[in-house]
Amino acid sequence: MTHCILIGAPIDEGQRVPGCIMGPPAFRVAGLGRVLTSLGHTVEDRGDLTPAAPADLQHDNSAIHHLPEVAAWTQALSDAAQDALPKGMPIFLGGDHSLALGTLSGVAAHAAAQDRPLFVIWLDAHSDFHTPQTTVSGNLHGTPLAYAAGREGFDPLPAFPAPVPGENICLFGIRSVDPAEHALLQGTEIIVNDMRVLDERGIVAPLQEFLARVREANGMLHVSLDVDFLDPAIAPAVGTTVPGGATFREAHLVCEILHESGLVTSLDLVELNPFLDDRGRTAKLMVDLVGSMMGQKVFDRRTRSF
Ligand code: HAR
Ligand code: MN
Ligand code: MN
Ligand code: MN
Repeated sequence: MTHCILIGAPIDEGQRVPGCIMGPPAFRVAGLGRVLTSLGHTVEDRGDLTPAAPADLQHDNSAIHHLPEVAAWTQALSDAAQDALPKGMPIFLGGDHSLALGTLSGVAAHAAAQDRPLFVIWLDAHSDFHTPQTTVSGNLHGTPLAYAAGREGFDPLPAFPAPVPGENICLFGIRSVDPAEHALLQGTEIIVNDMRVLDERGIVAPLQEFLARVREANGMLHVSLDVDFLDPAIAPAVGTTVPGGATFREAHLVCEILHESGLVTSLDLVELNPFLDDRGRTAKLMVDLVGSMMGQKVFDRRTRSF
């Protein structure tokens, strides 16, 4: 039984397609709380966060937009993560992926205070490994993983607390990486399970390998689930679709394995753009996937009961 703490973060300033601001209510309407309760968990919905007024921040890269707003969200989310973690498992309802600048910094600060290593699994089409200096789009949702890995160039954001070692980060499902991200990733120990790897090896072995390392280290595990990890045919409600994503069955299996590991300590649900959805099907699929990650199954292998 897990105490699930829902934290809404309607941030859409990390990219340019309007609609992610509608993410948190869409997750609620699609029944996230009900699904968790039906699985026997307790649910505390803390509503949506309101960041402080943005400060006047500048960056040399003129492509960057909404840096002051994203910085304010980063602080609010970091505080919210640190407040929630001692009490339960925070589930962050985005909002675009720039929210992970804040959730990861809060989770990392908490893990460091507990003297536990932090591991991160990034379920995404993209590596999100730009720095504010390298981004061409200027969209800060393409940067959170580089921030968490301690790359330079993020000022005026605060220095990342306790950067996550590369070997504790697992990219899973990626199939869109910009040249500058590629160059930056080359110099790291980050585990890159791109779609080529998953096509060749399937999803189970690479995932279990990573989870075994988390278990061995008694680590905390942050899961960041970007809608575009999924194939656009089953999850159209995202501004940055990339063909060739995870299938319905692969995505559920990833979530079921994560559940069985018992290792997940925090979760981001990001990039849902309900304005682009088809009768709520992407929102419902995301909620179903959280169900699988939290224990939903058709057949219980242990008790052999339906
Ligand atoms: N790499 C591209 C950029 O920086 C696209 C980033 C898209 N990121 C997300 N989140 N949708 O994964 O603009
Ligand atoms: Mn906007
Ligand atoms: Mn992403
Ligand atoms: Mn993505």
